[in-house]
Amino acid sequence: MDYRFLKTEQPEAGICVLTISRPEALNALNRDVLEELDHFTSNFPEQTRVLILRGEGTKSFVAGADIAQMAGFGAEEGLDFGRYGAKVFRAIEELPVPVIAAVNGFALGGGCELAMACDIRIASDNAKFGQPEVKLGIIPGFSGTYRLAKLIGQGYAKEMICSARVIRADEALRIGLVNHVIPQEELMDYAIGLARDIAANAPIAVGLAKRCINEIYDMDETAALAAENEAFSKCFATADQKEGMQAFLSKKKPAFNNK
Ligand code: CO8
Repeated sequence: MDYRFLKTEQPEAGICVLTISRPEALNALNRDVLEELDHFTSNFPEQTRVLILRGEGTKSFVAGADIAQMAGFGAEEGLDFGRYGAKVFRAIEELPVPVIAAVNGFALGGGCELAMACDIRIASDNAKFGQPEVKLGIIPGFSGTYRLAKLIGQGYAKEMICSARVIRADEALRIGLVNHVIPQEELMDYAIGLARDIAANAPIAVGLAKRCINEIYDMDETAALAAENEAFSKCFATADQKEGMQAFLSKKKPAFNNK
């Protein structure tokens, strides 16, 4: 598939940067953009160890779902669009590698929801976050009511969603919506540095750790610890576990093979 709204780059081995590029609409998500994201996740580049997701330019990450496209929707079309967006975001969440959202500006509505489907959020100092849907007569429909409450707690999630207030990056940092706030011009260097640290580690262990954190979050403690134990034991069946531990004992740098 030739992408019209997505660009991919590989700044270093194992690191893929995916840019949503629809600057004329501040990278808003219409059906076509979602279809391209769907295609990208279904054909995820095999050698990628970390994905960095950002929006084109320095003004906006993603300014939401496309309001012009949704304006004429009835309930059926709303259901279909919401389901499709949620499916695509889930596929991002379930990618086998960590996904870093480099939030380089507005992350509103579906843009904030997209950032939340990523594993790690880093914001530029000009980034702004919000769920302004109720101003448009709708609610967050790409899993925002679920993920926002999970990330920052029900109290702040209800405040953000019901007030439609837009918050600055420093406030997003304070309430735990993002991990770091970085000057805009340094954002990508920071994201790539973090991606480099992740990519240097044993890929199977990193993937299992991500999956484990995703899967056990909603389990009770007994089931969660059993699931972690199972994932832990799988690591010992990998060559990379032998490599990592032998390298430590021989005071060498490990050479992981994803095996
Ligand atoms: N959809 C479509 N077009 C958009 C969007 C959007 N979400 N955001 C911006 N644009 C367009 C503008 O219409 C404008 O186009 P044009 O130049 O042709 O007039 C262009 O981008 C530039 O935008 P502005 O001129 O408005 O730029 P400003 O710097 O003045 O303002 C803002 C920037 C504050 C980001 C402003 O554009 C804005 O408020 N945008 C809308 C933000 C918003 O409300 N987002 C939430 C959308 S709803 C949503 O995401 C729901 C997700 C779940 C869907 C479930 C479906 C069932």
